[in-house]
Amino acid sequence: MKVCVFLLFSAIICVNAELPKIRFEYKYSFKGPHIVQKDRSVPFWEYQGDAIASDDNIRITPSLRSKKGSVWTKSAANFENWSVEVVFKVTGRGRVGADGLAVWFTEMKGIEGPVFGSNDYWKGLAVFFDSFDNDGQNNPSNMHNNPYIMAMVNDGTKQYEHQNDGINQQLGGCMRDFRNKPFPIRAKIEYYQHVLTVFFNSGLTNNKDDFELCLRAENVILPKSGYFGVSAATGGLADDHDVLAFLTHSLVPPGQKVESRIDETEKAKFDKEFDQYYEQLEKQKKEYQQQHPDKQEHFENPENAYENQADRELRMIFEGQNFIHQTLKELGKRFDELLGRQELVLSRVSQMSQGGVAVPQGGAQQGGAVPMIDTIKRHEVDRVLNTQNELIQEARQIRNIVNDVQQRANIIQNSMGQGGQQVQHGGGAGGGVNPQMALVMHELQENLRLVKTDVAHMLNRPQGAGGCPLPPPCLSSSVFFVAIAIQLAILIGYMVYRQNKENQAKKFF
Ligand SMILES: [Ca+2]
Ligand SMILES: [Ca+2]
Repeated sequence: MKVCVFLLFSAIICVNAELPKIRFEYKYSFKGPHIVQKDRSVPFWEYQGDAIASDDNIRITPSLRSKKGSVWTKSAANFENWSVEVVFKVTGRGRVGADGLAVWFTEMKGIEGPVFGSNDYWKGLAVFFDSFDNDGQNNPSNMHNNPYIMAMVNDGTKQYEHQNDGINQQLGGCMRDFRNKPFPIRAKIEYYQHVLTVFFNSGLTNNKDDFELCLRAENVILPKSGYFGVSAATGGLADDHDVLAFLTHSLVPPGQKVESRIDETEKAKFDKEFDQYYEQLEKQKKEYQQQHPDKQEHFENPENAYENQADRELRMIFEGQNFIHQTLKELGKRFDELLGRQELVLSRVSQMSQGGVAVPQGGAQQGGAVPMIDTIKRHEVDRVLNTQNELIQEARQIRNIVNDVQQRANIIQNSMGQGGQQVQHGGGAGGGVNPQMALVMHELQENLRLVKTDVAHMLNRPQGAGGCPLPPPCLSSSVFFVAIAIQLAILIGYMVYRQNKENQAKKFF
């Protein structure tokens, strides 16, 4: 058991110990955005042929027939073990594309040639992404075997066999479709301690780490120093070959010292530049001191210009407290506002409850007949009372007029009675007229009596009954009585006139 645990631990230690030190090599990498500078150049890289560099990618070939392009590092990488991740897209309108793309690590920088846009007889490694199936027709099984990914190492003596897609020259490979994928293709090529591994991300998902192993080859001997490059070519069919990123890492095996690869001449140049800038800074500092003598103490003791840790903490605490204080103040203000509003509402509610009782009390004092409803307003009550007073006034006037008419009628009746007696005493011949007159007078009296009873009935009606105004008459009562009085006067005048005439006529007989 103890032996097992010991072996397990030693295995873990061994695994941990085997991990190389990884360092990003910016001079052998590019990545968007801002791949190109203003002068269309790519820092640390050079592109040629039909390649076009833009901010987001380098288009090694456009999708036009018979194009060739490539991009290469300016300087040779001198680290033995490395890992590169190439992010690219191969897109075209056809169901079949051509020719393909190659990633290179060669002793010499490539030049334009027949092998995916670069030269043949190279020294070093090539990884081909071969779109077009050149040997598909001649295949014994008549099976298409492209698009295909393969690695080939050349010592400068071999010619790439295009006609059979280099199927017999490969270190290894895998058949994968890398054209027209929703996300960029990723290929991770690792060369570590003479073992070559190619991983492939098919670009079907957005997961950048979704790699699968395509090939692994041992005992691979590559140049100790070389140039990284990407090339591509189109033929009768054409695809866009766009490289979005080329990320290089150097791998240093554990135990091996990381070599200082700083160029001595470059170091001397930077040192000189630093000295120049430092001198300039000191000069400007002195000038500033001369111009601002009031800030002398800051220059004498630069520590004064900075706050120490304790001061900073204290200041932060103070600021925090200040903020809390302000917030509390604001809250207090809000509370006061709320209280004020609450008091206002309470006072209004109490006023309303008092006002609701006062209205019926006032109504009871003033009339007693006004309905004690809150909805009746003061001016409405006044109006009803005024109307009632006017009605009473008018009724009194009518009573006076009727009394007057009655008095006059009595006077006329009396005078008529006296006249009748005189006629009877005078001749006793007017007996034919007197019964008629008496009938008319009786009718008149009868009518008058009816009118009188009506008026009396009207006057005796309870004054405040209901308090509602009477319905408006078609003819006003005063006009009616005046008309009756005039009629009566005319009738009586006519009768007196007729009697006088009859009396005069009797005198002639
Ligand atoms: Ca091919
Ligand atoms: Ca093939």
